[in-house]
Amino acid sequence: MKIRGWLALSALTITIMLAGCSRADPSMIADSTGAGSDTPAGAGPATVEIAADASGQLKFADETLSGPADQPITVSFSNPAAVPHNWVLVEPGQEQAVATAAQAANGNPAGIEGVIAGGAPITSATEPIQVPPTPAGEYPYLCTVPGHYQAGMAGTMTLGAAAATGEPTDADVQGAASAAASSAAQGAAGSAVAGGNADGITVAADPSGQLKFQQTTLQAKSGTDFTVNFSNPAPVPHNWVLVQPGQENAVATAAAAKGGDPSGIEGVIVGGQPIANSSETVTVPAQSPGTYPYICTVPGHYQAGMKGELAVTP
Ligand SMILES: [Cu+2]
Repeated sequence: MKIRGWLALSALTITIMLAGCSRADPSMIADSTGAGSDTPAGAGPATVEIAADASGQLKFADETLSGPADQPITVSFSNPAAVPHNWVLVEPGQEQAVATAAQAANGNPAGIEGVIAGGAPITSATEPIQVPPTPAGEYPYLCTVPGHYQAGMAGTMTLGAAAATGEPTDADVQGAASAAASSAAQGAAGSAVAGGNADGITVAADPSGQLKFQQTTLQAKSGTDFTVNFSNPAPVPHNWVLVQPGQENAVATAAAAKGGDPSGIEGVIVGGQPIANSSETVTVPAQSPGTYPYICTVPGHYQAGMKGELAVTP
């Protein structure tokens, strides 16, 4: 955190110094044909702010950005959530190809064709992304963490538009507030009860890629093995992991360190690897009566609310 903060500060310092130079250098002012008049006097370096949804939903707080053409831009990307995200600017039309290629690299966009600028996924942090001088046009940006682009985590950055200041707008603030409000509303809702049946319990991840299970309560009988059919119709990877009461936070933390793999983690009763666009059947060994939490152990998903409870009755 300290190093990141220092880097951000020094990058800011450097951009301020560069801006100072350009104002002092008549040749550079002469170079900025026309476009310069769009920049308010004394606006300084082109810095644009963008944030991921604060509640961990798979979207950016802003789906449009603007900046100057043919100039370096610092995009300050912050992800306040525990779900990993990044910000990647790509050549027009390349978003699908970049998302697919990055998926194979666990979300890292480095070295992928079609990427203009972008960083590795981060959580609960802010980092500056340096966008090189790029011709005027509309450029897509996306999060390349597996499944996030497919779930709608994307936007458009217009370069060369008239207004291109980096100041956070009222719209930014309102966007963050309404995202928080909608996630609170979701928390209050969501308690679809699935019929408990020891011959086969069904649980599914949200089909639109949101970080939640369709069923947040399940029921089973004690004293006998039973199967759970977990399906994930979305491209965002998820799993279904049953844990000992009170262990959900510890399990989520331990699994996050292994990229979501719940195998061998203390407190896990049963659970599979994350899957996407598929389903699997998990056999649960006989349990004593009680209430057992289940969670998705993909990094950040439990923290975003992807959890439920299995009631085991006598
Ligand atoms: Cu998940």
